Amino acid sequence: MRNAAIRRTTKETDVEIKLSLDGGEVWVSTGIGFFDHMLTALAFYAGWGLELTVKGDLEVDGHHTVEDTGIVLGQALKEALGDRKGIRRFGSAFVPMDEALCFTALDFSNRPYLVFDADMPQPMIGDYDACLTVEFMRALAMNAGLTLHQKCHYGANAHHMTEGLFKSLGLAVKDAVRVEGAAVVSTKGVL
Ligand SMILES: [Mn+2]
Repeated sequence: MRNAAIRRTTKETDVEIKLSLDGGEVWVSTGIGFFDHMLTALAFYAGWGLELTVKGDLEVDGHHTVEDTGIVLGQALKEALGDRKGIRRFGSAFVPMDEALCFTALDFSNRPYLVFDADMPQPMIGDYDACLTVEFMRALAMNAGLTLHQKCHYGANAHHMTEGLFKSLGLAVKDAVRVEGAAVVSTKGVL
């Protein structure tokens, strides 16, 4: 089983994650309802087992909670992948969600990079600030060693658009971490 367990505590947040790339229970609690909804969708479409508890300084706002969750989830993903031997490495997916169309392309290259193009038409989704999605994706990409591109081609509802981004991320990750051989997929021989 490819898995990782990490706990990270700062003055702003306490994040505890158990991640399995090869399935299991999904249980998420961050204190932000819509963020729980997104992380549950991500885990489901990625085929992960994920136990995630976050206690953040929500009396400030959701920023530290969302960003730090991205950091620790990225660290867990990196650890669970190990030497990345035999994984497909690349993945991509389009996901439509009602009027919105979202796309993710990614490469577990060990070269962190984020390109994110999704302007949200409403600032808030429940008690989740719509501008936090790019913060989560950046933290995830930087800490997982992931080249991540995301684009929302069009949409009118920030809930649909954000959900399309998380679901397409999950589907792309599921493809990219699939073990297909024994060798590292790189002309350099190492990732
Ligand atoms: Mn939804």
